[in-house]
Amino acid sequence: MTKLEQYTLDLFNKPIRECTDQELYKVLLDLVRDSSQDLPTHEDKRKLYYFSAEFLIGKLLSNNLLNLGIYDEVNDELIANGKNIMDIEQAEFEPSLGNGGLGRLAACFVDSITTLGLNGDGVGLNYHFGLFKQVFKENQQHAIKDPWITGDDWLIKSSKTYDVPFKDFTLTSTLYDIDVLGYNQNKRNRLRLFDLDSVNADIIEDGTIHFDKTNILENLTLFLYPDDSDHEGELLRIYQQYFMVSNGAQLIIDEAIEKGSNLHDLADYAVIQINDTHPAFVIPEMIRLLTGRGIDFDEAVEIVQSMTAFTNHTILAEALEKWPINALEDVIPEIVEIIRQLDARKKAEFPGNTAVEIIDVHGNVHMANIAIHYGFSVNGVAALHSDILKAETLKDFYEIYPEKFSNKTNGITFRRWIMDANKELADYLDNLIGTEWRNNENLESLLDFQNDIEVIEKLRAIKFNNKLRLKKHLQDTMGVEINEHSIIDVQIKRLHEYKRQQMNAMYVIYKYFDIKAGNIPATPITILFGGKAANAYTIARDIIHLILTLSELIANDPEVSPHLQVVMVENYNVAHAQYLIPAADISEQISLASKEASGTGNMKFMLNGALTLGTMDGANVEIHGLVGDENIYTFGQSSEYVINLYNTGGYNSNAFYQRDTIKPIIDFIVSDEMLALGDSTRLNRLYNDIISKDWFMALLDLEDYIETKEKMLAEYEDHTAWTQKTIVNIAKAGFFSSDRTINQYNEEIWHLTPHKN
Ligand code: KOT
Repeated sequence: MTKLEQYTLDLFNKPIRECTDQELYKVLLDLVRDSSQDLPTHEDKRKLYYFSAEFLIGKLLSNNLLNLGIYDEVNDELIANGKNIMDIEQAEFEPSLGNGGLGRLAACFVDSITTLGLNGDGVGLNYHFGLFKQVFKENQQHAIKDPWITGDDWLIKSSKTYDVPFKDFTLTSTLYDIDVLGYNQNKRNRLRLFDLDSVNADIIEDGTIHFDKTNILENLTLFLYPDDSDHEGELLRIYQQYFMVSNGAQLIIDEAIEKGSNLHDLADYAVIQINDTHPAFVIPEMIRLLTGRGIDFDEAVEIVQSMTAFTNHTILAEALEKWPINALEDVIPEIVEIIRQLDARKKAEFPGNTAVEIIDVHGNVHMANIAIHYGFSVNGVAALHSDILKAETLKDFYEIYPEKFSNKTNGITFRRWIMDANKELADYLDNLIGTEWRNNENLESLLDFQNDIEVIEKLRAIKFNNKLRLKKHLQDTMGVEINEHSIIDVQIKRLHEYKRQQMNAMYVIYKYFDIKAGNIPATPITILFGGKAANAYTIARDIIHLILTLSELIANDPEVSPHLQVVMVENYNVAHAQYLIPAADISEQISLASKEASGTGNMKFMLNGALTLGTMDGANVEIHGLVGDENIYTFGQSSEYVINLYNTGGYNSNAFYQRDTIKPIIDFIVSDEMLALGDSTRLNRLYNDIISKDWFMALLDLEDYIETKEKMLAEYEDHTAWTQKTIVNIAKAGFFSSDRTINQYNEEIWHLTPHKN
């Protein structure tokens, strides 16, 4: 009897073919959990702790099967019994424990850390509801709760618990672990997610995401990053961050002592990487814990300094965390005391240098400044981003500590983003160039086949199959029918003005006019959007409304709809991404230059054979460098130009609006046709914002964007030349494996000894 048959029988007392997908999900969950528990954890002295408020891990079933090396075997057996893993995975709830890029990066990183045989855990929080679930009603976004903890999930309750002291009470934590498997690895790591037993998910009324933010005992880990635009939300966020790092720091000390540390040598046992500033309280907290264990303050500062490294993920001023010191006093007064001492030292060391002070004249505590002064490493996440940090955002720090700064260009795990998401392509690559690419070698040898007609035809066929797969997926999940023969253009990412979904919507209007004028595209075009807007971010929600209204208007227009379709995918998440990316021809990476730190979707699309339509921003710059001008479509003003425009205040959106090429497009937003379908308040607000502010300069690049996209569509018609470009993109994507990224973090920052299998 096979293992699968045995498990099925034990659990449900019937053969595989008589089980429902739901039942088989439970069977596989048990089977995989038992197999992963059989793998030992590392016992090395030195260990990495990757602290992150977000781990956007997505569904784990097929990824874990893949990493265990039993995917094909299990799936073959299921197929022989009339079942398959893809259907079964529908029964798994997606843990949406992240907002977007930063959280997904953390998930790719823990996969690579384990795959490279490094001893490292992720440390975070066990949110009971992840990011909200997005539903569309009347062409608007509504946010409802998204539960994922069902009992049939990957959480394993640990016996570890810690006390976390707040001003008015002490909370006792519960720790849940999720095993992190590496690809073909015989050791596992863990995600350590801290929680509170008193959290009460029932206080959330059906559907809503509103709750009493002051009831900390019941809601501390209830939601991922609740809205912090009001004072209560701010306090809750401080509670969350401190709870996370205090638990994590106590765990580190525990594990080090167990391995023989005397705490004076703690830095030999542990290195902490903090994923942006959300975990930056770990610095004062670790100092508090060490001094509480008899180490003097100066030495504690030195120890913590030598074991903490900081990654910055954004230059957007509004995202740089700062907390009013009064708010901190209300929650963690002991930590404030330590922060004051840390600040006083640096004020004495750098008198008058207000750009580097921790506590500013308004009484705000700058979290990044704590991490830079009192950590040993600062890195950006793409070459351009790291350069901008040094030259602009963190210039004053770079002058003081040039040796701390480095770049670590982001990466993505190939396990999820090609082996799992695009099995047909992965298997075909195996046949063509051998399987070494799966271990980060030799993907470039695909270039040898650039002129091979058979290979070109096969890659086109795979792309078509992925379009069919997407079509079925959208049919099943949204009831929307797309044309599998169309060119598929995709923009999927959080809704934000700097990412410029509004500019893509302006292109839609341009194309709508063009088709109305009788210019029929050679190939029908499907433009897909996906992304959530923070519920308090009004303009972002207005942009969603614009897209959904345009989508309806075009679908209702028989003159246009056979040639152009616009779909906004509801509740965009990791699962949707795994269908959308392999089917895409055009990858929209159109942020205002200098604003997107890196982007990681851009890498996923490239690996799956889509061509980038992008600005010279974030990692797009590196994609351009790798594939060359011929194999990417870049447009728009440079980051230098944009930074200069901001510095001089020289951008005037209204001057652009007045151009004959632009005015009709923008005016259409508030045309009678649009107002007949859409909400006048939302559309007018957006229109006024664009013509008078346009803070992220969509109009600056609009003409170039339209022209470049038109060129791209025209060149798509030469299918051979197009596919040859996609070959170059796939072949050059090896650089963006997160295994490469993590190897760099390890060699240059963490210095752990990799385990060989
Ligand atoms: C959010 C709040 C504060 C600070 C940073 C963020 C943040 C940055 N959230 N996501 N990011 C993205 O991180 C990705 C991974 O590095 C980048 O690829 C992307 O450009 C960032 O926007």
